[in-house]
Amino acid sequence: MAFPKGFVWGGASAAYQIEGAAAEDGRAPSIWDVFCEQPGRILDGQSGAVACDHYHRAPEDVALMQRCGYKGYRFSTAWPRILPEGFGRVNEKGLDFYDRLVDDLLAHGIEPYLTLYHWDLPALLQQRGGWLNPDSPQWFAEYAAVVARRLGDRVKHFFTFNEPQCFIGNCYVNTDHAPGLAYPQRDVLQMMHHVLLGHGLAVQALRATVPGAGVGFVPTGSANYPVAETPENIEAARSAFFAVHDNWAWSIGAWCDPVLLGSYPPAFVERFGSEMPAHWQDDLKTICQPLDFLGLNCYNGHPVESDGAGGYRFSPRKVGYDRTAVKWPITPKALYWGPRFLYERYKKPIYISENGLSCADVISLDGKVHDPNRIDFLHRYLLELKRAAGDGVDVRGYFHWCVTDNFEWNRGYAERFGMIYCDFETQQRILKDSAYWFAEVARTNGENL
Ligand code: GCO
Repeated sequence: MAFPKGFVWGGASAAYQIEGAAAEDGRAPSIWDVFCEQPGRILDGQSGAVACDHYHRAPEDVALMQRCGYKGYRFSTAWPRILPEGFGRVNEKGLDFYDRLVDDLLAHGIEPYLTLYHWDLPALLQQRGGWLNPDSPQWFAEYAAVVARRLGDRVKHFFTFNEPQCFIGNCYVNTDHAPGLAYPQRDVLQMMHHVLLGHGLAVQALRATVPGAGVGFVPTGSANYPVAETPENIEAARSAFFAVHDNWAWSIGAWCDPVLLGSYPPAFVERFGSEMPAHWQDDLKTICQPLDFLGLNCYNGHPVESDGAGGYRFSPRKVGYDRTAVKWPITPKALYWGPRFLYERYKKPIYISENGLSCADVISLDGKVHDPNRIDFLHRYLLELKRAAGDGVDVRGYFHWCVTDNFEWNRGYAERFGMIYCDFETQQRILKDSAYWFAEVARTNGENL
């Protein structure tokens, strides 16, 4: 059992969660800037206005990434920093920041992996209807082309969307995330289709601008796993993983099948066809562009067993099950079965584009940040990922979520997911114990696990 040669060990982040400088150098508001100003939306009324001040501290952060042993860094570009109105006028200063960041990464031997959309839609586009507007796919493709033209000579790995399940399912179905507006199901299905179409058009724009670029897509979902690894339970867990369920926006198959197989899952069409956009079939060819890899944001899953009649049922978690500081369950097997199920269905190389946990990290009396829970969590999960690699799953890399502690959406700054501690008052960074541990894992390519 071993990770493949050239496996990419790295960290991930997202523009709105770390950059700050929300109104600097021509950046316009995103839907998250607007959302954070609405009373009661964000814990303690916080926002990403300053966050980790990464916009001003990127050189320091890149040097710290190198000390974490990173060979890859997955970050997102902020659409409203680059195209303040969402399309048309380019804010060159916004692009200049990413220019400098990419050069700095490469100078430190760290490969940039660029996510185009990590939820920060320009507010002016939301005013035009956001993803409901039939022009939204073109808006996204134009943004992709602008980014690729400036950075594509040095950035060779792109992801189009981060977690559409979240930025559609959490924003227009339940309304915990920006813009926090509930829409009728028919409209949300239309938004989903526009996002998928935007993905396809953006892939075409990237291919036209950066020949030879690697392009992917980042779904997420509960990586359900067999409670015991019998053929029946494995089949049951696979069915549960791809099921089109009531909370359909969170179905991983509903998003990945159109992108990778060129069709919505039959169960999806059966259930929602009457409310899906007219002529949706006509767009499938554009949506299903050849991709080079698939990301997977994988944190946990649910134990599943066969119902004995060809179906599945969720098994109860054990009383007092292990959980993280944000109360998510700790389920290392998710990082075996999630990549395995995805690889078996879509036959694309897999990057774990996010995995990690929040811990109640503090600066101890010795001035260090001891995070044994994070080390244990990562050790257990990485052993499972290593097992998947050994069983033939084509895993290409692992990006820890997150590089530094940061703005955790509606949880504000209450959760610390970073491998690097961030004092949000002083902006001091401190490598946690897990950073040194991870550097050794990266150096030995996981041999020391
Ligand atoms: C997500 C997002 C990240 C989160 C992280 C912890 O997966 O929800 O990509 O932005 O901050 O997952 O919740």
